Amino acid sequence: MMKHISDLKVNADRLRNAWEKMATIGATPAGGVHRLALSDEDKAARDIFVAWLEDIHLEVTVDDMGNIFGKRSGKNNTLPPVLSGSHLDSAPKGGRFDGALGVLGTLEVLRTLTEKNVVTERPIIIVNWTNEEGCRFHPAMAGSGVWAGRLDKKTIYNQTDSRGKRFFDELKRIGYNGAVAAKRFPLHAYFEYHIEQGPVLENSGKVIGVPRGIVGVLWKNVFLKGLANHAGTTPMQARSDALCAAAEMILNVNELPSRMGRGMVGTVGEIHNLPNAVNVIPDNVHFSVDLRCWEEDLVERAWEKLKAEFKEIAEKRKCALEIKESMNLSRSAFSKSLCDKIIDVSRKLGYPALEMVSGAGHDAAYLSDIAPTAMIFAPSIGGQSHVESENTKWEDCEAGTNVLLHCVLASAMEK
Ligand code: HGY
Ligand code: MN
Ligand code: MN
Repeated sequence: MMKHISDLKVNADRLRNAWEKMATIGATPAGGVHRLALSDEDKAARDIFVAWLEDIHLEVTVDDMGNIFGKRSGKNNTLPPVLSGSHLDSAPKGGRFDGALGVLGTLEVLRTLTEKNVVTERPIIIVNWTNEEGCRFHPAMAGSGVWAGRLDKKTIYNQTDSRGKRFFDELKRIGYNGAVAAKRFPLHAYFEYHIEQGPVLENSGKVIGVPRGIVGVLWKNVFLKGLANHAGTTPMQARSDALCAAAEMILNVNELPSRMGRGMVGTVGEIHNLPNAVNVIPDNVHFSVDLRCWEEDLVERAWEKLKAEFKEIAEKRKCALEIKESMNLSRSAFSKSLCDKIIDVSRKLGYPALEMVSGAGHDAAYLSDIAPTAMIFAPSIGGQSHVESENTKWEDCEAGTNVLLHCVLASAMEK
């Protein structure tokens, strides 16, 4: 029996081996991973993940959104389980920790409980959510969003990537269009372990981040239709240049947060320009807008301002404007009691903890509507993420996984 919770620890070497193996899948020369949702690399990651679940005799289920669950029985399997996990897909040329640390941290927790023959009251389920990043197929968190009943499966199935490949065809192609319907089931609690992906935790000098929730996130797609013509023969005043209209709009997105304040951020990360030829005036441009703020009404107000400015610019530049929304996630608040549990466990294990807010979106956003939910953050070196240089000190990975172990265990022991 444990005299002190630090008597039960994860096996850091085994965690690191699993993480290093996973980091070889989609590995890029500069030390990141390129593992887009439903790609061959995502399939390879899923295949090895399922094999690892089977190694410790978990009951594996894949649903029709490709979400992968592994169930470890408890004494009383009629009780709602404790769920923990994250995602294995990455941003383009992304980092080795984003998502993978949470999935493999949970795997290490289950490996440790199995190795130590710990019998919990409740079942524990590990999960890998499909398409958390939303870079290849908008929106982000699609797997957890459909499972939670917040996103429409058929709409997601028909989403296409920049090469016109359909979500559903790709899901089928990699063999992860599971037999059971992606449908929420009762949960006792949800934990997600993740890197912070920003500078706050590292700057605080603390080891464990405890976000009280996730900011509101709004994704819009802006389509501009101008007039293609010859770059050499068309006088400047006779042009409807869609790329110039987009350029003006994009600078507004960048400048808006300083007007709105309250820590708002605005990004245009994706742009498609046609015909994209050196001597043709562009007539067809599509770009993305990502707005985020903890004060979610500010996001809506900011978008209304931007939309009005976009209309003016489109008119001035004689371009047709169409706008489509691809994600509208209101701010999600995590469970105070679970956050307190994380802080208490961190203290007992001797890890300083910092209460904060998550600027990054996570599957936990959808889970927080369904069950008591909380996240455990590990510091990101230099606050970098979604880049190949994303990095976290190994001792911090070990610390966070030990906190996850004792939070999941304590929850799973509750009658
Ligand atoms: O966009 C996000 O914040 C997350 O990394 N998908
Ligand atoms: Mn992530
Ligand atoms: Mn990410």
